[in-house]
Amino acid sequence: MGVLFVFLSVVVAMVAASASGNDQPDQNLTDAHSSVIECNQLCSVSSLNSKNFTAAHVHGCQCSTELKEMTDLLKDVTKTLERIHRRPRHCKDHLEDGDGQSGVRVIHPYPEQPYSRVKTYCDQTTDGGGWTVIQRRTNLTFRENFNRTWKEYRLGFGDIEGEFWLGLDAMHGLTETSLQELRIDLEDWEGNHRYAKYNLFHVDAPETMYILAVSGYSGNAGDSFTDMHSGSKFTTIDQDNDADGSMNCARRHKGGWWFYGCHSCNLNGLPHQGEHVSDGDGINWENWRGYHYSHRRVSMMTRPAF
Ligand SMILES: [Ca+2]
Repeated sequence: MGVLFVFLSVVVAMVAASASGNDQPDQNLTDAHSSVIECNQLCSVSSLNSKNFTAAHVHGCQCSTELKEMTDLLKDVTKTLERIHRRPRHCKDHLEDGDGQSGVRVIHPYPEQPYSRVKTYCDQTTDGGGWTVIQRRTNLTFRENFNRTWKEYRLGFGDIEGEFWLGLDAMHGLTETSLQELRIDLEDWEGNHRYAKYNLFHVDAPETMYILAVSGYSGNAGDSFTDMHSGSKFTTIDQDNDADGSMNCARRHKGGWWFYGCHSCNLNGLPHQGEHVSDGDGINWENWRGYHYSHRRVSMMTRPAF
């Protein structure tokens, strides 16, 4: 009982340290490494306490069958804590760590700010899973306003479980260090589904106005993204970076986007219900339903290509 109590004390202490956000290695482990302690002393039940138990584990002492079993359990706990501390950069990290459930998760998308946390939605079922959702429109009673400012598009907005935009800074962080692919899913008001997939997706740095690079289309929605938008800067109602010298495309088409002059898709447009007479200001995808049809649901998601 006493030995079991010690083991549980160690586990509780390690989990508590993890929950408190203490990212330093367990101080006991450091102490153990720096101390010269004999195994026979460590393994003595009369002297066994949480510190000696950890030290015995570190020194690889073969104390007893009971202690060996507990050491194996401790290794499992250590592995779990290491996984917690790995700070998944995106949803594919979550999947590879054994979390195959879709849902809201915390990721750390900024390579230079590894402690910065962002909540997003992980899709672990579509097309092999591992997808980090970066934008979603869906038909809810409350519709999110996507006709927003530069700052809002930079930082992100909306409800992660409903409609949202993850943010240009996070998209840049996610796509900065490894080749990413992009998947866009569309649903019309008749329940038909189509998708467009790209084997390269990159959002450049803020200084470039988040220039988009997208290429390598496959899917059944048609490619409405590459020709008009790849190479374009991002434009919002209060920051005109598009190629049309006479107007602001975001003001005209009612949402921030990588407009050229202006678009062949506008996934941040107004949530019209299907057909609309206004010109290209809905949730449009030209190569499927054209400029006068706004989709019921769309989503954009990215994952490492390899
Ligand atoms: Ca303009």
